[in-house]
Amino acid sequence: MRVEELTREAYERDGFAFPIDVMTGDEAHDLRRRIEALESGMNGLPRPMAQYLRMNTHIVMPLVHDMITHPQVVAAARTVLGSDMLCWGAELFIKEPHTDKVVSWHQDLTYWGIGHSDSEVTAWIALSPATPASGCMRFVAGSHKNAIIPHRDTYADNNLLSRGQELSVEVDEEDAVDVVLQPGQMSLHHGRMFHASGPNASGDRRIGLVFRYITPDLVQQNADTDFAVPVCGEDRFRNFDYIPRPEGDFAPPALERYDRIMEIHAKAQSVGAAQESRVYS
Ligand SMILES: O=C(O)CCC(=O)C(=O)O
Repeated sequence: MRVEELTREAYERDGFAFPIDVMTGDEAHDLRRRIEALESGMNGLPRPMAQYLRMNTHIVMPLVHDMITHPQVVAAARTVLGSDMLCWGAELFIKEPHTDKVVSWHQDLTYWGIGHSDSEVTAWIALSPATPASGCMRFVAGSHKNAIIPHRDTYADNNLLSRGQELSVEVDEEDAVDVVLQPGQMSLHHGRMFHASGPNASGDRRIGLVFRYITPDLVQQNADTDFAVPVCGEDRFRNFDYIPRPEGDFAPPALERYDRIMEIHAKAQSVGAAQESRVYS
């Protein structure tokens, strides 16, 4: 669908919307190529590249920071959140070809410390085909109408989530829809949506570029401070410190900022956990 065809009513009913055309296949391909060039060209970084890609990528990569305000992506997110928005996180979910990495059934807002309200939406942009074979996401329509359900932490090695967390209730796979996206298409999902994804049996990487948009009234409850990027409208609350555009690809001040923010996030998101979060989601 085109962004103009997206309606708040449909999103509120289902808790998701897809496929939304936000850029051409060529633009998505170009973005992928630029990210992959950095991925293979940056040496001697303090942390493994996979960690920078997996979370808070916008703190160290200007091109990811710039994508936060991509007009079509913002227009779609605004349709569901309203005119005042910040971006709280940016991540890449990469599954290598023929690998067993999965994402277990979970609800995003469970551990983030920013509450369980309707004021967060995830924009997941496909940079390669997301299909059942490549391990696309699966959603359960209407499941965002549940409260946050208890999760158990598995810390499973093949799980891309911070604690390998999973819903403590069984999800009937028959109730789920496959979120099939072509490069340049996007899905939106609610922070309480039940969602998961399977392994990548295809011969290509499955790459999702993910932004977490919020309204500015949210507050980090598990730490004294939290961070975001202003996107549009007004922020009358200033509950988040603003993250600047990185000075360059993995520039030293951006790397320092990354470490500081990750330390605060790891603590805030480890509340109630048996281990400190490996990464977060
Ligand atoms: O990319 C995936 O397979 C899962 C992503 C996810 O859980 C999320 O964006 O909230």
